Parts: sequence; C-alpha cells; structure tokens
Amino acid sequence: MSKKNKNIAYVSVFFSLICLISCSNSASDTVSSDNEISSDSLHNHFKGLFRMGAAINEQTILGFDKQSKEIVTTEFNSITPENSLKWMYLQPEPNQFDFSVADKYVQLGLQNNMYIVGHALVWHSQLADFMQNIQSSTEMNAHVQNHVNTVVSRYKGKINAWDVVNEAFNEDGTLRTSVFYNQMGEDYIDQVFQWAAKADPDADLIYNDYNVYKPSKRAGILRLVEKLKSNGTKISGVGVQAHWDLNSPSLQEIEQIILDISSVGVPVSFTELDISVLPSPWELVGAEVSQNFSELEGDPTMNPYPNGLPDAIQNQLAKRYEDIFKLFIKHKDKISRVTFWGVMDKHSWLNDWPIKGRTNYPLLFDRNYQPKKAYQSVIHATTTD
Ligand code: 9MR
Repeated sequence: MSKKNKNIAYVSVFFSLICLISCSNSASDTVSSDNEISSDSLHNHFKGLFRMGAAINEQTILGFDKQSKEIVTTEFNSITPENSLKWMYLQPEPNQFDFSVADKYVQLGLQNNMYIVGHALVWHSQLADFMQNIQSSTEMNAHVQNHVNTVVSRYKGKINAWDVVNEAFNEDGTLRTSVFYNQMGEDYIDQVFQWAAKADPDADLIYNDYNVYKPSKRAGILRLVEKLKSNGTKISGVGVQAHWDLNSPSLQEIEQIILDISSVGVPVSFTELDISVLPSPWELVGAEVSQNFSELEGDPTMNPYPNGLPDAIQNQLAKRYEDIFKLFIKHKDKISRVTFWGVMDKHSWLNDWPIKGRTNYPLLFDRNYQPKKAYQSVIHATTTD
C-alpha cells in the first residue's frame, strides 16, 4: 500500500469510528421513552406551521444558565427577552441608556439564526421612575419618541419583531389611562407605531395584550388594528399573551380569538404561552382582580403540589397543551409564532403570581430541565389531523 493510500485508509477508519459513535447516539435518541427529548427539536416539528419561541431571562442571555441556553438554542427558533429590554433597564434615567444585556441578547439570537423579538417598547409597567413624573405632553412625546427611535434604530435589521405597545386596554375595551394616554392623548398608539416603523421599516410591529379571549377587550384591540390600518400606519400583527390555565379559556374562546384577529387582516402571535395548574384566587367567592392576595401566601390549599405534580395533573396538562396546539395547527395559516413564557418550571413568573411562593408547573421543561409529558404532547399534536 502506498503512503497516500495508507493515509486514506486511516482517515476512512477514523470516520467510520466517528460514524459508529454518532450513529449509535442518534439511534438511542430516536428510541425515546415517553419523556426524552427526541433527536428532532421542537421547532423542527413545526417547520412550515409557525415559529416556536421561548422567553429567556438574564441568566440565560448571559450564559450563566447553560442548560437553559442549550435547550433554547436547540429546541426553539425564536426568542423574547423576559425582562431585559424593558424601559426601566434600557433607559433608567433620561437619555442614559444601558444596552449591555440587550446587546448580548441580540447576539445570542443572531448567532443561532433565530427570529428575535423585542419586548416591549411602550408599557406602563416596568417603566423608568422618571417617566412617572413627567408633567407636560411635549416632554412626554419627546421622551417616548427618543426611546423608540434610539432602541429600534440600534437593532435595525437585527431584532425582527417589536412588541411596540403592551397592555394598553382595560378589560372593557377602553384605553387604559396610563402616563402615555394621559400626556399624549388617545392617538398615542398610532404615533408610537409610526415612530417604530420609521426607525426600522422592515421590523414586524406587534400590539400585545392579555385576556384577549374576553370579547369586550378584544373588540377594543380590533378597533385599534382597523384604525391604524385605515390611517396607513403599519401594524404587522396582534400578540396574544396566552397566560392560561387548565380549563380557561375554552378551545372555542381561543378559536374565536384567532378568527377575529384574522378577520381584520393581521396574523396572530401567541406571545406568552403558559398553563397554570394551580387554583386561581379569582375563583374564590368574592375575589376581585384588584385584590391583594398576600393573605393567601402559605395557604396549602392554594399550593397543592409543593413536592411534585401528580400523574393525573401531569396528564391533564399534557392533554390541554395537545388540544391547544391541535387548534393552532388547524389555523396555521393565521398564526405566525407561538412563544412560551419561559423555559423550565422553576423559573416561571407563575411561581410568584398572583400568590407568592407557590410551586407551579406551567411550561414544557421540568425543574431539572427535563422535557415533560406536555413536551411530547405538543409534538404529538403535529402528527394528527
Ligand atoms: O415574566 C416577567 C416577570 O419576571 C416580571 O417580574 C414581570 C413584571 O411585571 O413581568 C413578567 O412578564 C410580563 C410581560 O413582560 C408582559 N406580560 C405579562 C408578563 C407576566 O407578568
């Protein structure tokens, strides 16, 4: 054997060995037990249907939570920053911007070829303190325009979609009397969308809100979409937050959301999906939305699964996710993205809301970063008609 042929032989033995090792790995991946991650990632199962995203926290963005980062970059093809791009972090003082975490967030999305969402430009909550004390409409206009222009321009061509205005409506469909509404007037949403479109004409611009299943609130949002469109203001879609539970909203109510939003000519994104399995204090007799629930902290009836989720509820959660995703798939032509509000149960905001210190199980990955039955059932939804 010539020296050259010998080398070729060594190389081919080497690659055969590599193949043997990797083939045996992928074979064991596909022989998956119920709760194993399949070799094919979540977003691959939804190819051609809609994007699959997750909201990520600062620990994940900065790489401190390596397991979460691994799950996010393999399982999802879109990311949303759970908190890091909110006004109070980006511009805590007038004209003093801090983009340190935001830049890393965008970098993570770009490196992994993901659809990057910016959340949220204009929101009355998690706003900088100085914005609460502005007394003139001229000053308010200038600050909001500067914030939108500075932030959107910085990530022009990188952040693919912005939640431009978040939670501007009351439950009855009237506009919330936020600092923006009070100082800028009722056309402020139109104005903010125009500023965002000017700063990045190619970005998708989303109006985002919760409780969209309620007809009165939805009617307000639909009126807004129609108004913006008739004024020639760009709006690319409605974001439906989807903080739901095991029973509510019903599948019929969810379907109506999709049909109604689609009827005004924009796609739906489910932007903050999670399913609480815990009792809701609002179901207690006499409970009011505005009520402070601190008296329920530590009440074991409100926190029934502190040491693990019973199989029966795990199955109920999996079935609920499967039903919801079957419905989403039925309306795939009207839906552009589904984003989970978090990655694993331990880090979900629902452990501390609306009652602090509970143990909730709303997401697809458990407290040890392992896929739950709900993960399999979401994938299973793609295999049935
Ligand atoms: O998940 C976020 C949580 O960490 C923050 O403490 C909370 C503060 O309001 O905001 C949560 O995210 C919210 C999102 O930005 C807008 N829709 C409702 C989400 C849950 O409250």
